[in-house]
Amino acid sequence: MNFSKGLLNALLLQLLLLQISTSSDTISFDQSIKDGDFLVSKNKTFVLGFFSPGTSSNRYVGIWYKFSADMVMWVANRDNPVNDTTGILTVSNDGNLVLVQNNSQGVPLWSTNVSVSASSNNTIVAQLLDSGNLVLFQQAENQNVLWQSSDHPTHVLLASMKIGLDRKRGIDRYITSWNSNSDPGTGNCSLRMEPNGSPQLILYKNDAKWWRSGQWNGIQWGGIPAMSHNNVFNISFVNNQDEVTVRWNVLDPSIYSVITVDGSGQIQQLVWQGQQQGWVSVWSAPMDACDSYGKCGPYGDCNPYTVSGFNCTCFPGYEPNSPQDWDIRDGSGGCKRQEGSPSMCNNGEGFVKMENVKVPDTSAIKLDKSLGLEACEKECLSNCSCLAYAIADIRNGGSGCMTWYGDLMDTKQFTEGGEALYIRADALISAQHTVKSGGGSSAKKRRLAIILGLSISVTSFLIVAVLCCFKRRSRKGRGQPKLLSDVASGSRSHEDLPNENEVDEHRGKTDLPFFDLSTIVAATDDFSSDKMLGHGGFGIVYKGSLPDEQEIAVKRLSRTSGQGIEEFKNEVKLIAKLQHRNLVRLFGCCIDKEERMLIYEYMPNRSLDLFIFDKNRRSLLDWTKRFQIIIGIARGVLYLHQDSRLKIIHRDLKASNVLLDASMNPKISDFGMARMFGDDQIEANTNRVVGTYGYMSPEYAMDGLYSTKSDVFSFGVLALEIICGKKNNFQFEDSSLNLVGQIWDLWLEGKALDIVDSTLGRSYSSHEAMRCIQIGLLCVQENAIDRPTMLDVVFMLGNDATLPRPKKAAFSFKNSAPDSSTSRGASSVNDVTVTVIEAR
Ligand SMILES: *[C@@H]1O[C@H](CO)[C@@H](O)[C@H](O)[C@H]1NC(C)=O
Ligand SMILES: *[C@@H]1O[C@H](CO)[C@@H](O)[C@H](O)[C@H]1NC(C)=O
Ligand SMILES: *[C@@H]1O[C@H](CO)[C@@H](O)[C@H](O)[C@H]1NC(C)=O
Ligand SMILES: *[C@@H]1O[C@H](CO)[C@@H](O)[C@H](O)[C@H]1NC(C)=O
Ligand SMILES: *[C@@H]1O[C@H](CO)[C@@H](O)[C@H](O)[C@H]1NC(C)=O
Ligand SMILES: *[C@@H]1O[C@H](CO)[C@@H](O)[C@H](O)[C@H]1NC(C)=O
Ligand SMILES: *[C@@H]1O[C@H](CO)[C@@H](O)[C@H](O)[C@H]1NC(C)=O
Ligand SMILES: *[C@@H]1O[C@H](CO)[C@@H](O)[C@H](O)[C@H]1NC(C)=O
Ligand SMILES: CC(=O)N[C@H]1CO[C@H](CO)[C@@H](O)[C@@H]1O
Repeated sequence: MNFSKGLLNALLLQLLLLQISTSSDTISFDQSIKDGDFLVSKNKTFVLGFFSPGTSSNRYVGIWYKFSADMVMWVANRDNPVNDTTGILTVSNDGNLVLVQNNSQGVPLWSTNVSVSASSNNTIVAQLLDSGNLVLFQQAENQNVLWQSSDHPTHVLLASMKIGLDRKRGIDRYITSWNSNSDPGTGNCSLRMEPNGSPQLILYKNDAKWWRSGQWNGIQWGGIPAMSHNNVFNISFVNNQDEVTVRWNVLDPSIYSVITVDGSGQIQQLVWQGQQQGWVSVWSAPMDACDSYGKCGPYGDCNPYTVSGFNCTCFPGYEPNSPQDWDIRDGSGGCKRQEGSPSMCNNGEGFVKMENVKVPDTSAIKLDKSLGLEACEKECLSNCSCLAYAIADIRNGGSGCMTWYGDLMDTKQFTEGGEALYIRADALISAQHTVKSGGGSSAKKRRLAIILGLSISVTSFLIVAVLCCFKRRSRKGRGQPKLLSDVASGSRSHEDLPNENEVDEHRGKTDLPFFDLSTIVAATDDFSSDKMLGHGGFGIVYKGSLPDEQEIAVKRLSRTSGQGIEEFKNEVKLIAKLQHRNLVRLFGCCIDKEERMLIYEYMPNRSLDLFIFDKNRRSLLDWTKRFQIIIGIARGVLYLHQDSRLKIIHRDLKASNVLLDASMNPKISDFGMARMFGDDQIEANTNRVVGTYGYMSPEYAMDGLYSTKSDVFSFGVLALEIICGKKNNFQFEDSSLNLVGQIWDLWLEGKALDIVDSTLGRSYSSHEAMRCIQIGLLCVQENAIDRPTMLDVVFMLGNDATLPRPKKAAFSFKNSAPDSSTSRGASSVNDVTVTVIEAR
């Protein structure tokens, strides 16, 4: 009996082998294939069979391209290997495709899960198609597909296969990495469709979001601009009540291309390049630091193209949650609303547009497909919990309104492509930024009307400033819409900023002239001493004129910066992008062996110190001029602190670094020097203090701590010097002998005006002068925390609101001068940038 059964089996096997050898692509009811047999698709593209991955001896059933047997595209029993070569894949009695071990009575190692009516179980067939799809269907009834491998992809997405949700059948298709090269078991990384909100692909690693495609914007994934340049695939995205899916189609059938996810959390698009090269990656993600989900935390924007290497900035109106972490280049803690910023609920708030971004995670947004851009703005404005909005579908002028209510997570900055995001911002912040909304100037007038409509109360302190400047500027006859955006810092606008495109320029084209040494030698009469304009800590400055009569100032840098030439060039290019009417324009640079020179625009009236500290020329600056100079400097510093994406702390703000153009407008020079020569900008603490006595804040001079508040301190000193026409001097412990100390004493006695420059006579507004002195004193308060920001300063200068009472000014270092080298430096070169406190 036993024997005859064995014989029968053997006969059956012979029959099967015969079938296989003719390259069958099907397993019919009651048939099977055993380890060593294969199914081959009709035109011989795909093969199904048993395989052992890597160094493993376990057996798995898989599907692969016939020409590339060592890269499996699908695995049936990925989590349940066959531990010997007795595996059998068969269509069982109940109509399911099952994998069993021969003679094993146990449960199948793997099985499909379909229910078939008893009468029709003999019509079931499994077939391997030329697309690589293994389908189980009923032959009789219109090839009714019961199950298919493409609904259950493993780690690879083949062309034309969908990823995403089949809402009708409740199937969620996603791909998951292998555990290792030798273990195709379900790994820790998976790429899934997130159907909520506006759909996006999300790559998970250990259940946490790892990378995000950005939302589908009607044409492509917003976070993968590079994918639009792909001429291998086209992408079909479907989102209706039946499904949310995407699939890639190969445009040329002779190209084989797949998408994979691996255990390190990398997805790749591979293209077959023939037996020699095999599968070659044409695109992968995550690609850069900013692709890693939440790199800059909530309300943070991640820019991979910074030169400093720190990629995070906070959204307009937000500040780091943990400045300490940001100092050590960890932005993942994200940002929060700026301390003490006004309410954004029916309080004149507006929106700031961020361009070319991967918009924040859209899984928890509200999506209203019927609204356009303007209606979307209204929608968001009308709900005080709405923090941002953006357009979902960018086709045909844009439609679909996405509004965010929670943490704005995972925003990335692109140089091109991406989408526009509109961030809710309070009246002040939104006024500072040019809002290029679809409504153009009418939208801005509307915003102005809202601002005007608000009652002047304590909270509208800032708005008074806005109006104040508005009037001031409109007298100059400039266009209204621009004015509002100009308020805080003069001619600030997006055109002034180095946008990401420009920042990226160091990688390719450049418009920054590099001057030949010979040109500069000719322009300066070989650095003739006649041409010397002055010297500072960073080198000697010469006047020069180019062959086309253009006058220039050449700063010949006195020591190497510690930067490599390429770094130096990049830095120069970045700094040359900073443009503000209160900053000196950098034309370019000259690099020749050890020589490094910076070429600036020439300022006919040289520097401020030559006026305010000169007993004759002092009188040339009347009160109005001085007030304008103070405001101009404040705006220039504000631009460095806030508006330029580089965030520059000047560190050496002083009268001799403020140059004057032909109309006596102030222009800050040597900005960016701190950046070029500074110790690591991210470090708030440096062993080497660079600065000038008299202008250094105590925490900087004593402890080497610098921040924007150290610049505020220097600004305060400078403002007081301009008002008094006297130089501050910190050499003396006795407060009566330095300017700030004297002013502080007089202020306490209510006689501060006594120290206003006598050459002004009675020609000045005592009210304005008093305010300026008070603002100056606020800036030189001993504790950095008490000092206003530059933004506060600009506003305080621009309006009449009540000022806080200044606390004690810092007019002498608490300790005596740190060591002898310091005092020597102080006595010999009084107003030259000095380096004190050497590294330990
Ligand atoms: C293989 O697995 C079966 C159960 O699935 C077990 O009974 C058998 O002992 C295993 N064989 C080896 C060689 O590990
Ligand atoms: C199952 O095992 C028996 C003996 O153990 C062998 O004779 C038979 O050929 C096997 N069947 C298949 C389909 O491999
Ligand atoms: C098979 O499908 C049935 C319902 O169709 C379900 O209850 C069962 O859990 C499924 N089994 C497996 C192993 O998926
Ligand atoms: C499938 O059909 C066979 C006859 O071809 C029958 O003997 C068997 O019981 C059926 N199995 C099921 C699960 O209905
Ligand atoms: C086989 O069929 C697939 C799918 O229809 C097609 O992409 C491929 O080019 C064909 N291959 C050959 C060799 O004909
Ligand atoms: C996958 O995740 C589990 C649990 O989170 C962990 O124990 C395991 O080490 C991870 N495996 C890999 C390959 O990272
Ligand atoms: C993509 O290509 C396929 C095949 O060439 C075509 O049928 C389909 O319409 C295309 N889809 C899109 C969105 O272009
Ligand atoms: C604002 O939007 C949130 C989130 O959609 C909603 O829960 C809340 O009710 C809305 N508030 C108002 C006043 O409409
Ligand atoms: C601190 C940090 O993560 N910096 C990254 C900023 O982005 C660039 C480009 O991806 C990375 O190279 C830096 O490591």
